[in-house]
Amino acid sequence: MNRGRIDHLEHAHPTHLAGARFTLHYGDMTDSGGLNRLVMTVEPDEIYNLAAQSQVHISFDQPEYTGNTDGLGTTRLLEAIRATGRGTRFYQASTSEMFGLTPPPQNESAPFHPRSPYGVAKVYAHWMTVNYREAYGLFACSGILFNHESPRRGENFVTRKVTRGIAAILGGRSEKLRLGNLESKRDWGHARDYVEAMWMMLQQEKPDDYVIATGIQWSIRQLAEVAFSMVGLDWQEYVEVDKAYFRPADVPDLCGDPQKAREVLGWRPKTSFREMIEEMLEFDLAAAGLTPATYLGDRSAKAS
Ligand code: F7E
Repeated sequence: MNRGRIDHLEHAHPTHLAGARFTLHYGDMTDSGGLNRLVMTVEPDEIYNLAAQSQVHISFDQPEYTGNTDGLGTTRLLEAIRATGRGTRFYQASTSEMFGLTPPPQNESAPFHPRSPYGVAKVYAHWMTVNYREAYGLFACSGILFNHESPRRGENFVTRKVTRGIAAILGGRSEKLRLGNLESKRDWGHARDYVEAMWMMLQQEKPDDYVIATGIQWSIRQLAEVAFSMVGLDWQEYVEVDKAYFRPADVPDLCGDPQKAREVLGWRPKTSFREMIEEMLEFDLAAAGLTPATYLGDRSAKAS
């Protein structure tokens, strides 16, 4: 069980609650019995369904598993909530991958055209969330989040791969960084800001769906250029294109329109793309045993 990101927080076994800040329960999105029992026992006010096989490339190799966890798993949770009748509020992690080939700017009424088993499974889960809201009156919201990153991002996703790759090059552990499609474009925001939007959705009077994005787009090539130049390197000397990282079908052009979230939730992203990449570089340089200030300068001095 991967608990590396929560082990520093005080938590407890359900039978031993004293002094704990939260209680950790185990569950599996493919196990309806366990999910039902959990929702019955805990009677949560809110559920945020972030559970998924979330790697787009891997979903081509594991289409059935991805459909089961990301698609049917959502239905299992919705059913568990419906069965209790306790009015638990539900957040579904929908994704810009659902838009796929639909050109930007993508807002809540843009059509879905997913390009991977992951995207297809998420479209199913999205519509099940809408359906349980309309059919049974569940307080169920879908946040259609565009890519969101932080130093906690998994190492296979492209932003983290780039910042870790730069740290490996500077630390002398690697000479090159191999990437796939440099032409695709993404709208990247900071996970911290996006999590706030998820919470805001569940505090509204009425459940609804919202696009969460910055409205600013960068290509993978630009990401490499910005990140390498932050540490004084020319990306073209280090990045090599490797066909192994290309997907059978990619999503070429994403840029979200967050107007509804701005107007209804009062949400705005607080962290810029450059600030986010710098924060990730700072983390990865330190993790590689390097002194971030040597390469990035003093961030606090820059900010003033
Ligand atoms: O790829 C291209 C790749 O894997 C972004 C997930 O959280 O966000 C994420 O999905 C782009 C693609 O994220 C490499 O072809 C080039 O066009 O960082 P990514 P993603 O596929 O956009 C959405 C919102 C989700 O919902 C997903 O769960 O970058 N790319 N070279 C590469 N991508 C990777 N991973 N590795 C490369 O070497």
